[in-house]
Amino acid sequence: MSDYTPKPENKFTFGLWTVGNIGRDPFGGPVRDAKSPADLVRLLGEVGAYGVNFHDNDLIPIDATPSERDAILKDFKKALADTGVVVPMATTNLFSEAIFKDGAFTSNDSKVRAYALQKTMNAIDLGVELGAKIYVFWGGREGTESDATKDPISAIKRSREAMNFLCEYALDKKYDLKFALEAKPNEPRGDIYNSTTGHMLAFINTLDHPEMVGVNPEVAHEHMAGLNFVHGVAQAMESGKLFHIDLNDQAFGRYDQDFRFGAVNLKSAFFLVKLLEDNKYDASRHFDAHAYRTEDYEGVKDFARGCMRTYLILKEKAAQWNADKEIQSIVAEINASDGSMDQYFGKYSTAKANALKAQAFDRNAIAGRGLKYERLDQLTNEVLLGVR
Ligand code: GLT
Ligand code: MN
Ligand code: MN
Repeated sequence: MSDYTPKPENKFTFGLWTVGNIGRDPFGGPVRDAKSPADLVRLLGEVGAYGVNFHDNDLIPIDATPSERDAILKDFKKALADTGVVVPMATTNLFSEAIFKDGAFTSNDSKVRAYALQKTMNAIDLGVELGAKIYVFWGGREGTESDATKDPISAIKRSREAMNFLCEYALDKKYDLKFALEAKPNEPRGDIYNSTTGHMLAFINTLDHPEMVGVNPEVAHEHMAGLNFVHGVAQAMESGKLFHIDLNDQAFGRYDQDFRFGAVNLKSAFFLVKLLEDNKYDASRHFDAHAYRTEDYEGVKDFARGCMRTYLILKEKAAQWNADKEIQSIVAEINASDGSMDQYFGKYSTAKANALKAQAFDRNAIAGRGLKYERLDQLTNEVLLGVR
């Protein structure tokens, strides 16, 4: 029996808004009493989490007086010191207040856009003060219900201007901070701009400081769009842009469910963990999810422990898959090459192109080979089902 105790090197983190979720939904009010940020840190310490992340207003209510702010910060810092829980990431709430009803950085109203920048600069200062090295941008309200209401080209330009301004702000302040952009296709807006991780990756390349900006993909958000999350994360990793990740789960075609990691689709969770571990992903593994509305705070702890434990079990399964002789012999066979085509790959030359055009291929012979993918996938299922 393996040890599935979370360790600091696993970098398992939760947002204050995740374990602090009081179970409100569009059809009903809270089912759990709110806990203070300091108490939530203690809960995270108890279950063995490494870090806690927050939106500015998860920690400091928007209308807090300076003395209330000082008292909250003092308690929060004490809870961090007592538990050893750290703050790797922070973000801004640019969606709850009515002023953001039509977006923040993409609003048609210049006063809203300016206020969003001001609020974000203040929130960055707060995050950095508490140790954050990653700053997440999730533009939940940056979208439309009707495209009569906002010019989509202006929206992209406004988003770019805001990101460029805030990169310069962090540089000006000499903060050791990187930005991670989080996509979502819809909810709370009818449609949200830069709706997938792929859109975000393309957008980042148009910024003044692309080296400071990466992505924060979330399982649920790509699944809402019907996409293969593992492929999106792989693309981000391959381009050096996976700065952070939001782990949770979600049935395809549903509203944003934010379920416990692995709660719905264990097989895609397995390939995700395998991808992260095989490629030595080293940033936070953030569980952006919340407990079912049926739970009390003991259930919230069950939820948090479950996220981490499932990750560690899948990590062990990935190592087992990598060490399985039959699986590896199929992997080796399907990737094998006799070297005869090597001459055509790599850098282009006219001579190479001409030689390749003259090469004869026996299409039927090549296509006639069975690929053993049925066997390979069944072996994967058997590793996951615990019978190998
Ligand atoms: C909100 C959203 C999440 C984002 C958070 C960061 S807030 O809960 O659903 O996916 O990561 O702003
Ligand atoms: Mn979500
Ligand atoms: Mn998220």
